[in-house]
Amino acid sequence: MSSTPFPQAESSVHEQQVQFFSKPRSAPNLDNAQVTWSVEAIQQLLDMPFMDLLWRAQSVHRAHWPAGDIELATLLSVKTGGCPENCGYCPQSAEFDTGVKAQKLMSVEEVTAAAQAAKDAGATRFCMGAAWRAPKDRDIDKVSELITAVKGLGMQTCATLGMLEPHHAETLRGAGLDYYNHNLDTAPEYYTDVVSTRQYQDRLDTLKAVRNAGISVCCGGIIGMGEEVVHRAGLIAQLANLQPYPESVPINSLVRVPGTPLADSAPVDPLDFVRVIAVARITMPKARVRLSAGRQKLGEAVQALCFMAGANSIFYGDKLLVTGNPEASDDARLIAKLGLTTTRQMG
Ligand code: SAM
Ligand code: DTB
Ligand code: SF4
Repeated sequence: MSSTPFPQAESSVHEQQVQFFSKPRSAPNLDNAQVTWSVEAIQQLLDMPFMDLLWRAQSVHRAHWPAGDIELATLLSVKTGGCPENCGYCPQSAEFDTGVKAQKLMSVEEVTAAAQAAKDAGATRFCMGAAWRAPKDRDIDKVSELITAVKGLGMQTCATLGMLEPHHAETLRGAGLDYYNHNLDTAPEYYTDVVSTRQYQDRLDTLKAVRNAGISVCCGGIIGMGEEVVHRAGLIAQLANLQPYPESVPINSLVRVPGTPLADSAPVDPLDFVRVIAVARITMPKARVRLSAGRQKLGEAVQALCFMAGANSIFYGDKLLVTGNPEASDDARLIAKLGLTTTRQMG
């Protein structure tokens, strides 16, 4: 039995889910699941009557996933601040005055302790983030030690370190890395409005290196950066048309951090955010769709709609990288209130 703060499921349906998720699982095989989505078709989905869209997304969800199962992934910023990139949303860029101080890479002991605490609190995946444009060889060696230590705790490992060379991806895989997070963030034609220190193609190249190394891909984007609906459709088309599409798709609502160029962006209509989750679910049926940054502003009812729309993962823990996240105890309460179950530790 789990010693996590989450209530144990009692009904036979829930027991079946627990058994299902107690078995060791390899990364989902998304081959043969591939169809090509046009931006127009995706925009039509985004524009559907809300209830019809939710119905369709929930139907796709139930055909591919146990209803009500939520994965808990905990984030840790292992190397904070001082980043040379100028991503307009990011509090960790050295170009913006956000009050985030640059720190050095955390030690194996510190990271292992944080991962153990996350595991004890019920998380199954541990994601380590670093504010780098691209790690150097020596960074890869040090992060490899972190990955091996976290893997040794029996958690799924994820890292997000910036652009990777193919040999870096190979080394990380050898160290036990299960997932690499590298977001496309928005549509190609809106990207230059958001960041100018790299190209969209750089992101695609890293995703290819990750895939070729046998690491599962975690790739999503941000809603609320001033983009039009067509750009949201363009982002989803990019993700859904990757061959194969990502195993994990984090959908972030922009956290508007004072000092960043996007701090004054208009807030996203919460129902439009739910629509994006629903369309991610419909176009990438077997992906873990993660309701990611921005949950503090969504409230319980909108989060419930996101789960209805097919989100089946959250970032869990009181902090994202440098900004806040709902308290773990509030999440535990919401999960219990909605009668959801959490993915059990695997392997
Ligand atoms: N430096 C690496 C990179 O950019 O790939 C890894 C860390 S970076 C902080 C990871 C992702 O966090 C970004 O791609 C972006 O999608 C997300 N992110 C950063 N700041 C955010 C914000 N203010 N609101 C929502 N998502 C954000
Ligand atoms: C992702 O898509 N969202 C996470 C994770 N991948 C690395 C990061 C969210 C960051 C939010 C702002 C911050 O705390 O830095
Ligand atoms: Fe650097 Fe990543 Fe932030 Fe961009 S999103 S400024 S690459 S830490």
